[in-house]
Amino acid sequence: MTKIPKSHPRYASLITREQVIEGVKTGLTSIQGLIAQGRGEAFDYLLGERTTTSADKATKVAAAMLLLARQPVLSVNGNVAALVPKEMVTLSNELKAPLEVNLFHRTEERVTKISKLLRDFGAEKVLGETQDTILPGLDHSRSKATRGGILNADVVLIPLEDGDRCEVLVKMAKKVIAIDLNPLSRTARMATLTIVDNIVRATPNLIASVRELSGSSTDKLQDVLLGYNNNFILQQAIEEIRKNLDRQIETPVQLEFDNNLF
Ligand code: PTJ
Repeated sequence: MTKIPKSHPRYASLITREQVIEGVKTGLTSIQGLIAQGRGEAFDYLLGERTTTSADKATKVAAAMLLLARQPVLSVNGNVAALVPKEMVTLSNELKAPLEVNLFHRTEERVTKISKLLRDFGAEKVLGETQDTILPGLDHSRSKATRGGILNADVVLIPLEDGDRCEVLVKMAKKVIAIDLNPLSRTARMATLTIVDNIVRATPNLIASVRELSGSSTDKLQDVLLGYNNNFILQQAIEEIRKNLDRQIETPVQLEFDNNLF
């Protein structure tokens, strides 16, 4: 891994990039995962590389939705495995929800490596190695699903997903929670609820919200869901991008000369 000095102004972003590169090198992440990360980085830059107020609210709603679920399942792909494997395992154990490895660029080798990694981090239930059914209407590997897993789930968390499986899951009357930095992506717009945030920030936040709300009554959890609207969440994310861009333009970076350098 390239050594990134902590003093670098964009340290967190560069470390995340290195983690995805390492994921490719160790065979967890697809080469296409690098491009996905690059797209994510661009949107994160526009958002100001921080968790916005609307993303924070969406995360609380997501926690309530997952706690109210009868059979929640958390989907894991190669980028998720490279970036937040430990956190996904913690979330899964907190919610008693299985993890299901589901890959777009599927190879059995990658599924095995990701499953092993999750088990090594203490995952109690990892599905996906023997996917025994397919979701209707999808012509690619992401259609594979597990009975007792994503097929029967009522709430599915899909970080960094492509739009068509999201659409199919919603059509199957499941509640679908996306984590996607691009508020304009098909996934973000199709999902029941979208957290527009970087998965490296969103997952620890989600764990904290689940811990905060667990033990709450059903009525209290339903109150958290009251009035949320995915379109409104996405509009707020776009508004936050716009305000961040305005701020950047209003306060241009100005450097003072340091005579000692000459
Ligand atoms: O491991 P596989 O084979 O299942 O492949 C996984 C990827 C992510 C490569 C595959 O699903 C893919 O190609 O995804 P897309 O269509 O590029 O979509 C990825 C979405 O995730 C884009 O909208 C990105 O903006 C977003 N994204 C990328 N990195 C992050 C992110 N969102 C949150 N956090 C990130 N770190």
